[in-house]
Amino acid sequence: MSERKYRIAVIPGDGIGGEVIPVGQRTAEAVAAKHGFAIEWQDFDWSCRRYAETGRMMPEDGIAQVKGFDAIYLGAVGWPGVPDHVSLWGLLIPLRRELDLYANVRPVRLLRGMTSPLAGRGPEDIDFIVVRENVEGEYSEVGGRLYDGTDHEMVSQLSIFTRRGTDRILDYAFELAAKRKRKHVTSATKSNGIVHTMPYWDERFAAASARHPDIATAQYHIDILTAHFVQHPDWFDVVVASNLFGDILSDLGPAVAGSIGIAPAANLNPTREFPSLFEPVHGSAPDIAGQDVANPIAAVWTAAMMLDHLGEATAAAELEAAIETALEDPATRTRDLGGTADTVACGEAVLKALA
Ligand code: GGG
Repeated sequence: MSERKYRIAVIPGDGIGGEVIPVGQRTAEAVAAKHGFAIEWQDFDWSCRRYAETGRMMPEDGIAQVKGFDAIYLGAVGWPGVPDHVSLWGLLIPLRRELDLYANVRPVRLLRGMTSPLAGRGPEDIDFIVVRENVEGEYSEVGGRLYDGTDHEMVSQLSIFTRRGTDRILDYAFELAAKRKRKHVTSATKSNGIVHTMPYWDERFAAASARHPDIATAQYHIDILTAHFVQHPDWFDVVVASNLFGDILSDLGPAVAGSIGIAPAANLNPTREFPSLFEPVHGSAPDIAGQDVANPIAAVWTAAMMLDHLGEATAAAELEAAIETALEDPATRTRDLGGTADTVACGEAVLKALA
């Protein structure tokens, strides 16, 4: 009998979440068996379907229900018929906020066997991590509508940048860079156009840099930074960004490395007071849901990040290596990577590589 057992809350969510998460679970179980630990999963049906039936994405005491788990493994949120802001603010955002998952860590790497859509780019050129502030910034409910339906109609939306929230995400990025070879942090800003929050972000970035003198830095406005992601992905090591900018950069990064279908994310509570949440970067993809064509690699890589966070670094590394071995064979790639494999077949290839 294995001594180590992890209890994971599983929220497949909507659309392709229900197709890729089981693949991630199977691969995590396979590597767990090899490394002598066990995983106990508990399913939660929190989703847009549940919203349609009950008027809530999750029960009122949902956060309390998952607080005692070792981690949360989530698929995707959103489905036509439920406004996107309703589904997001009914599930993912309360989880991020109430579990204080303030660091959203999104690695971007050109995996072995993959080619970047950018001609001439090799694995050595694309290996960086987007660190996204995850609980404040532009994702704020402060604001509202006035004079609704009249010709004076007005809408406002406030961005919130607290000193504590800004400093802790910047420090997280610098501390992460300190563990990496290149020891470099890039800040995403827009302090020429956004005159209060972004100059403040720059100020706090300079202060964080002074606290971490061994880490080299760069800073770009978000518009030119997106161009540099495409033309010079080799410039980046750790990229730290506000909630919205980080969300955009962490879709663009994986596209440069092949496909958003491979992109993993860890929503971390670095103090470990609460369980952290692991989710692929991609959404529910209603256009391909139910067809068994979704790429499960993001869910598998996400599971590897979860195992690493749980202290199973060797198993996590083995799972990541199995992903790369599987992807080296064009026959196991899903259609977003130019292949013809279906979701299950791609997962089977990872399992075979693990065997
Ligand atoms: N994989 C989780 C998911 O469904 N993400 C889709 C999405 O739009 N998320 C918004 C966000 O991360 O802020």
